[in-house]
Amino acid sequence: MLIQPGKLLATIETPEDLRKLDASELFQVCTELRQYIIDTVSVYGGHFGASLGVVELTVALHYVFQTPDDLLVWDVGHQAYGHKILTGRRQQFHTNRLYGGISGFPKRKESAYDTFGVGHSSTSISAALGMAVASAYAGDKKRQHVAIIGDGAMTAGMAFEAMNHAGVSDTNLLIVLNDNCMSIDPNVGALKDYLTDITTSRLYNKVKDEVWNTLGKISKFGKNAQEIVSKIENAIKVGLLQQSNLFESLNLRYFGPIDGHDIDHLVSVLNDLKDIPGPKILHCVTVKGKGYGPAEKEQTKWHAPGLFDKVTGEIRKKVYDRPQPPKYQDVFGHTLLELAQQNETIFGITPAMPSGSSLNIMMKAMPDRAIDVGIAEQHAVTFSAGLATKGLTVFCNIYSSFMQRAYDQVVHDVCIQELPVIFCLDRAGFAGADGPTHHGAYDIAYMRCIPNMIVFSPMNEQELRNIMYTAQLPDFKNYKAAITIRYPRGEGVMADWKKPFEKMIIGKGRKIQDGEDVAILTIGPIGNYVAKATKLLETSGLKPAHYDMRFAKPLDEELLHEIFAQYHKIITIEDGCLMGGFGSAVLEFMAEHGYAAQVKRLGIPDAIIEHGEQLELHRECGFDPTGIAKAVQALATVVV
Ligand SMILES: Cc1ncc(C[n+]2csc(CCOP(=O)(O)OP(=O)(O)O)c2C)c(N)n1
Repeated sequence: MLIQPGKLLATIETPEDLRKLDASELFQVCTELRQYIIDTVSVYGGHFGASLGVVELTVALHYVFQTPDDLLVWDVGHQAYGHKILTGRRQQFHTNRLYGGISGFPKRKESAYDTFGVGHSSTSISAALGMAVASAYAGDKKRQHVAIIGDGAMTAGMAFEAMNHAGVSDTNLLIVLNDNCMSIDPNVGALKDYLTDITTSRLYNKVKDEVWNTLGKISKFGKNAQEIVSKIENAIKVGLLQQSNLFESLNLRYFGPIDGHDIDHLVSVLNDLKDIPGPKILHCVTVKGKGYGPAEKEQTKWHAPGLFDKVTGEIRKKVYDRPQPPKYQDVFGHTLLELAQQNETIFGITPAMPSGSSLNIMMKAMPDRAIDVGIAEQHAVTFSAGLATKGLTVFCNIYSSFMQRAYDQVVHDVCIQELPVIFCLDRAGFAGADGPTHHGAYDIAYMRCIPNMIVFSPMNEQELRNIMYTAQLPDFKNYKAAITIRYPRGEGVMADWKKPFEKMIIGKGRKIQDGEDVAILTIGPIGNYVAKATKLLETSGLKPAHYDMRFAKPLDEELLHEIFAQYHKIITIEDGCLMGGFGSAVLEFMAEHGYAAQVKRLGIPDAIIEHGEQLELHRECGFDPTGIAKAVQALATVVV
């Protein structure tokens, strides 16, 4: 289904076309761009509220700045749909996030207008500053470098590290703070309170109005702009004697707050800021989901709602005739609350993903013991470690790919200190439509090499419950180790998952089926493909054995000795990188014990795998049921 653009939007293939329009036409461009996003996302899915909230900003930025020579750096990038549509990708926009289609995030390979690849948050100021310093080094004083960052992304340490640096740099850097008071869930922390204060403070706004009145004259004064700017700054400073400004204290010229939906005002302000040299920040106040009622009202739900009826605002849900398995994240959320009700030492921590991780279930019931720390993975890990030093049982839930941010904290603050923090890594394996920035491809490899770290993946929801139960029992602390529990995005396999808890034995795998000739060793839910592969093999007469090893570390060595004694053809399967992963662990075991076997490892190769449905990506990497069956057939024919 082709989405029809409005009349003006249809004339815009690139920002060059946009810049040919009269400023008075921009309001209409915004209306049509917003409608185009609504029309497309309702049918094809994707992120939603964030892009609606920056429609005016997007149009104004491309109108005022000479993109792609001037550089726009979007933070996270989930809000860049308008940017994509205006920069040559309207015709492909219906393929957004689909296998083989365009990416849901800015991507350097995709367009010259995508100056920096994103997906993870809070990188924009650092990247834009790097570009600005490179421009200065090349003697290019005219080029503009603009980082567009949300108030959620601004909570991360990286954003502050970058501002700390930017404040002493003499670069053409403009930070546009898109303040909508929301992360995915409501934003948290003292910075949020500060931004609200600055936006609502009457004194501040009075000073600000004077500033803007003066600023409004800049364009007319041309060369005298510098002088006027210092007057503005003085005016701000007078106001700041009574109310200090965080950004000014970091040496960034602060402008705003202004209404981020007033396109005319935005254009005139950005035009003025172009003439002001040095690092500066423009604080824009916007509404997430702007222009689509349901999304403005329930902003978390409409962050990425899936397909919906744009007229009624009803989110389309699949209808089933029998109970369906729950999502792993919900099993985590409900189980944690259940355990916390019995064990009062339990705490739950999330860096800005209460809904995504389902920690919000515990947050609602026990707000004192379940904490959202903002987009701050590093802090989340060390904060958890601090709690653990005092004997608390901490479940720290971080998406696998976001955990990459906090690696040193895991090593230095948890494992070296023998602290039994329980890491729950959601979205392990292929994340799906979000693509390579979000794939949880590396965690088995990066966790299993750290001493004092146990690495486990449940094959089903019951195992997830049981390991959570086991890890919070007092005797788990005797291991003097942390544990990584990795599980994927999406639904599990058991509709009746809520069975009584059973204690698991750390480092013990299990045999699922006996077989002949070939043994398949799996870790995690990907093991559920083996039964399907076995079925596909029925006519061939091949029946592989199947072992669910459960732990990548410690390996169940007893079981491995049994397997290597019996089989000389072995396949390992993991929804993770092959290098250093579970299959590598099995190879290490084989080498150390002098076994000889043909081992075929299936998993994620040493390549960036793009976006698509999980099954499509498993197929691409050859470990979907058909790929597994083929691997069994190929190995079966090898003569050993
Ligand atoms: C390092 C990292 N942690 C978590 C996320 C998940 N995430 C995606 S968008 C988002 C909220 C961003 O909020 P904000 O910057 O205010 O943008 P908004 O969606 O409000 O426009 C979060 C937490 C991420 N992308 N990167």
